[in-house]
Amino acid sequence: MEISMRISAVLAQAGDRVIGDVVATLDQRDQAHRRAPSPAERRHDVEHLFDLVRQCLQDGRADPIITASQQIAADRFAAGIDLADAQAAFVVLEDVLWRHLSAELAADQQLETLRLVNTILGTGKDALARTYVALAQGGSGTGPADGTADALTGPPGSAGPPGSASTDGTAGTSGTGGTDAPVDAIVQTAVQGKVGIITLDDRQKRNAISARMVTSIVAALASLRAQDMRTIVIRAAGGMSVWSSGHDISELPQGRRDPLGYDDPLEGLLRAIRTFPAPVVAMVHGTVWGGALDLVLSCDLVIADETASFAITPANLGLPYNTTGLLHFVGRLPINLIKEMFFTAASLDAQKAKEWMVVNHLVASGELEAATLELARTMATKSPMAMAVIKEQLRVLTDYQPIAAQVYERLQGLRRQAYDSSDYLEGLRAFAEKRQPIFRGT
Ligand code: KGA
Repeated sequence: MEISMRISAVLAQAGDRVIGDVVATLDQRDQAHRRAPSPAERRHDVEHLFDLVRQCLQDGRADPIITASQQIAADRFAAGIDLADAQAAFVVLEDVLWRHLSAELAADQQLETLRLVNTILGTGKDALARTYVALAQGGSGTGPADGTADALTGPPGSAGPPGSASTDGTAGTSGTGGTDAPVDAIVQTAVQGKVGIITLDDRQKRNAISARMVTSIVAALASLRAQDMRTIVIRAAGGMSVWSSGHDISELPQGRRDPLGYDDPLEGLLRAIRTFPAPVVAMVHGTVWGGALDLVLSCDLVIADETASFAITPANLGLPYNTTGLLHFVGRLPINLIKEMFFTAASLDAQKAKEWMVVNHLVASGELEAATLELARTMATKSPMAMAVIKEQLRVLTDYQPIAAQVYERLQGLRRQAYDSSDYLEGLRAFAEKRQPIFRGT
């Protein structure tokens, strides 16, 4: 640890020069290549990475850079930046740090310094690549993490996989809401033993399910899978009264295009959860709206407290819900309840949600986290192979309804009339203008 402190001291002095050199090298690299971020964005990114290295040195662990790198991968992937470009800052920082440090440190400290810097940045780069590749493969994950060091006390690969430090039941590698995540992260991950926790934290938009939110959740699922988590919990950040406000309405197409087509981000998220090969539990504190109810019902179990309520609101927007989505509801709830919820767009309160079995368990607010974790931990001790195959069998049994091609095309035609209508545009406009819509049926 002595050497870590020495390096930290050097870095405390050399911060500006190191960051400046990295920024300049990346600028030069991008002039020769393709797109470049703005100078302010670039400096912010490099400073963030530099701070993560310092934090890892201070903690004696590589955990902080792992979570941050997963988020960086999700953001870069969403922005269409390729993997090599996403990793460029890691590579250049490694090089610049080494040059600065080797000039400042005694010869007998240099080997250990090189090992530490390489371990930290290598672990970050590895987490970034794993998440990026998992996303590129459609969120299918890359298998158990191997060779990823989270402790800095041995050579890379000698420590347990990320998350192994959390078997004591304390928040693990990724620390929900902790300092690990970038300041603007809207999704955070944490591990507790073999339970992975995904926290939705876009307070400004009430956890609206935007393309960015979806990419981040899918990345979180991929990375938790790579860490061999056996059960996943999806929750909203503490203190939020809205669990999720549903599809990001500002990202819905403005007519003449299926608003919930196969490639819509929300649809991709639902598939990622429904095909995730381990139980996913929705822990619901607060209100659930529109497509977020589809998301909750796509989870394998739902635990809620008395603040929870559930509404499905396409009729407020004039939006024709997709057939696959309706099938999700049909496979889960009684048809008279589905009709009442879709036709009134009214919220079902927590007690009624329990009576109608929208939720598996209704518990008091103060017990929600503990009850959810207890259930998740129990499932995490069961056979992962048996659970994965049973989940897939149930999905196949409930997800597919054979319908003739012409019947499906007729339904699509009816839906098209609705999303091509002026009522749909009126629904979107009314939401943006914060007023009640006036529907004319045309
Ligand atoms: N999409 C985009 N922005 C949203 C949003 C959404 N779903 N929900 C809220 N926002 C924005 C909102 O425009 C406002 O932005 C900010 O979040 C805070 O919202 O600050 P701005 O720029 O004005 P608000 O309304 O001030 O917060 P609140 O008073 O706490 O009320 C929260 C709720 C959730 C009750 C309210 O925001 C709301 O009714 N939102 C829409 C809920 C909804 O109907 N969702 C369904 C989306 O459609 C959907 O999922 C599908 C696919 N569907 O129904 O078929």
